[in-house]
Amino acid sequence: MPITPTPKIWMNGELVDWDKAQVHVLTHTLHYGTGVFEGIRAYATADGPSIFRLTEHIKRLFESAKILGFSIPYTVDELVQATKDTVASTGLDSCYVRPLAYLGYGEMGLNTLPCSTEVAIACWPWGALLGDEAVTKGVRMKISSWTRHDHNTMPPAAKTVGNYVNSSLAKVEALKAGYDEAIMLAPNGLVAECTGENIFVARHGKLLTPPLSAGALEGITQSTVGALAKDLGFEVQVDNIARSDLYIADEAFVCGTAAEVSSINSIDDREIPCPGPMTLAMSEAYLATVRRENPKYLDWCELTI
Ligand code: PPE
Repeated sequence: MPITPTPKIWMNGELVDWDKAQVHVLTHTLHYGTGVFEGIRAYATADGPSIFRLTEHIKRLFESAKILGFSIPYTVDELVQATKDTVASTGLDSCYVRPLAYLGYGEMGLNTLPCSTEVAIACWPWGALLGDEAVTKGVRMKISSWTRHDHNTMPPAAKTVGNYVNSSLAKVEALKAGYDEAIMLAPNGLVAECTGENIFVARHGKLLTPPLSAGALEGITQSTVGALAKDLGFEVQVDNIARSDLYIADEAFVCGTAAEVSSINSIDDREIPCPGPMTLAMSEAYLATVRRENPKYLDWCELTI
């Protein structure tokens, strides 16, 4: 999806013009993948743009940097405010937001210790990642031939730039084979997650989703879905899922900030009932919550002013 430019991007403490938000070709992260990022969404509400679980996303950015062993030269509060300022500067009522902390120009080589950390926050309009009809029609999934990272290879709990080479390999493989998205298994063969989403399956009336230990990112949407599912009276279990659990699921869906809640209609050409009633209920509850229509979770909806 081509990016639509917006007026400003926040870079190292100031809002700069979109076209001026550039880095040198010898930027460390460009060579070694040594950055961390987030994906956040702002939704239109009667009170202006509301950024969903913004503070938790920014906290996860700091945790990702901590896992990589570098520090971000701002506080969580400063980057929360910077994100709000960036969204406000665009004049958009809804958008996708991409904070990126990267190691900058000035040092080369694999030792990251002398590198400076730079931060940029950009936002632009971005529709549902897997398409507008992903909830009702569902997406075709393929189990990837690529394995998700092992914890001692590339920590999957960190949203590291370099980790996404693995996701891109799986995504392109799935698209070229005629599928919409890939499911990735951990080195031990258990289900981890998708290239840019967590996965849920419904079996025996219960919703199951893999834990961080299975190589999944601890998704903020996954946690939102977990809370909303309990409110709807669904039992939710964060537990290991085997490949066969996928094929014989009563329903299945993916969730993430960019993808929101999207139904799965087949996995490796095994049909999954779609759209399932639990999936539809979760999608509806999710969209109402992010749009500030669920009074229980107004704290999750952070207004820009
Ligand atoms: N797993 C992965 C690998 C992942 O990248 C994401 C977010 C999730 C799970 C869900 O996390 P959360 O957004 O906290 O619920 N993926 C981001 C980037 C997607 C992209 O294609 O780029 C996102 O959804 O913003």
